[in-house]
Amino acid sequence: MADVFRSPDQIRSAFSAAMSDMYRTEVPAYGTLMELVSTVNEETLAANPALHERLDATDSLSRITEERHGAIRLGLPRELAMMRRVFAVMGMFPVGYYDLSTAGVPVHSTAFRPVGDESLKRNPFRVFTSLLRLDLIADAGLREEARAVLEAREIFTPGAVALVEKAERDGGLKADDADRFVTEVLETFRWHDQAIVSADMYKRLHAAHRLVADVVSFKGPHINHLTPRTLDIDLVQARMPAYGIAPKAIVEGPPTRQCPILLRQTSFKALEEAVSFKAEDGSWQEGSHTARFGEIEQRGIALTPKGRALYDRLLDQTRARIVPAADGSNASAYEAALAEVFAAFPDGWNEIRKAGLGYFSYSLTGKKGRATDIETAIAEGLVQFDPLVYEDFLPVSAAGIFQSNLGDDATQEFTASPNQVMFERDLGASVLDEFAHYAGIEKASIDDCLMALGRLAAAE
Ligand code: OOG
Ligand code: NI
Repeated sequence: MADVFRSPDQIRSAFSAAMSDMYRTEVPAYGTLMELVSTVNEETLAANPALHERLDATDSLSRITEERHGAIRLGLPRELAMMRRVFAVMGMFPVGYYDLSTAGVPVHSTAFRPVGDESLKRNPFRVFTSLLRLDLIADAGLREEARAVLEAREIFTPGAVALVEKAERDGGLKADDADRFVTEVLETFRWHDQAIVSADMYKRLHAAHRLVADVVSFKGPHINHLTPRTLDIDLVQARMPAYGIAPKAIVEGPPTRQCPILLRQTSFKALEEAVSFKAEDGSWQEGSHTARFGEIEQRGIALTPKGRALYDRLLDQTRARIVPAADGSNASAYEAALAEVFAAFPDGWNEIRKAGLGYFSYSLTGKKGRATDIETAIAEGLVQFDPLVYEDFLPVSAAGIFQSNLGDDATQEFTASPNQVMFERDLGASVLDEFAHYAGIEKASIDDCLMALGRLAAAE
């Protein structure tokens, strides 16, 4: 039926695919990484029939090959507010607040992503979206110059804006409009090799912080990486050099475990790319800029606030002992310390569950029997549980990713100043609480099981 709205899930899938195609053309190493990840995923599944079976049973297998996240950095509140409306058309909503100022990066961020269980299974595409903290640029003159450059740019095409307004007014987009929407919105994420500032201004922005130069100097917020999801990040990391890709020194996040928790990530360094700057006389001057890189990730179980507190404590303990050096010189010592400290985190699904550290999805096994509470149902073999995937990000890991592709000399101190109130005001909405979201999915699965068991018992 031609007059039916495309679902936001369909629009998001189409957009994610279009973005991936564009980035593969722009950054060929991303294509290489995708091949490597897909080979490793196939091998991992072949070697782990149980993992294969559970991913299949929970409808999670099909999403993995198509799964990825990207990242952009915006310059102004109005860009962030409009980006929220653009993502809403694709069923992506802001979840979580990440303050990166503590890590010496003058941005704060959220992740736009689908939120319901069904939508996540259809396509979990996410975009880590940062807003530049102009207020953290110390030099007031430069700050105002940067603001003026940003004020003068328009990162969305008129077509994209019109279609967002139409979707909001009508409650959705029909097929033709949805296709046009994908094409128009993609423009915002495209790379531009002609800067909108002079070489001199670029140099001054760069001196303030590399990230400031990256955000302010260009026409739009080019996608700076796209990250496929792997089922074995250690294997991908180890094989990267053979594929001509040099990974960063360490994998961010928790250590290798039997039961993966949260998120482990690694990246390859940003490429140095040719750009040109506009001179006073209107001519173009050759230069270069490093911004775009590649990343891979392995996702594990979403942790409860209690589990997350334990994770944060153990990561702090590790880093109090040893800080990973950017040049990789102490990488194996760091990995050893991480593994040793994380021995305190239970490494069995049922232990994690019993200790209330992680979120699970419960389902019927098909075995007949009676139970009125979930623990009895599990003990009787009527109900099984699978880990819920962590769909979000980790601030310490994100800071490590930012740092590795900004260059090792980019470390800079800012006074920590989380400002979620300001961020939400600029966004024009509040960010969703990730924990409430996982807890809701878990509870719904328990309620479904108990209701079904009750019905079966009543029918006997
Ligand atoms: C975003 C870095 C954070 C992640 O996966 O943690 C991120 C950026 O560099 O703009 O993408
Ligand atoms: Ni990333």
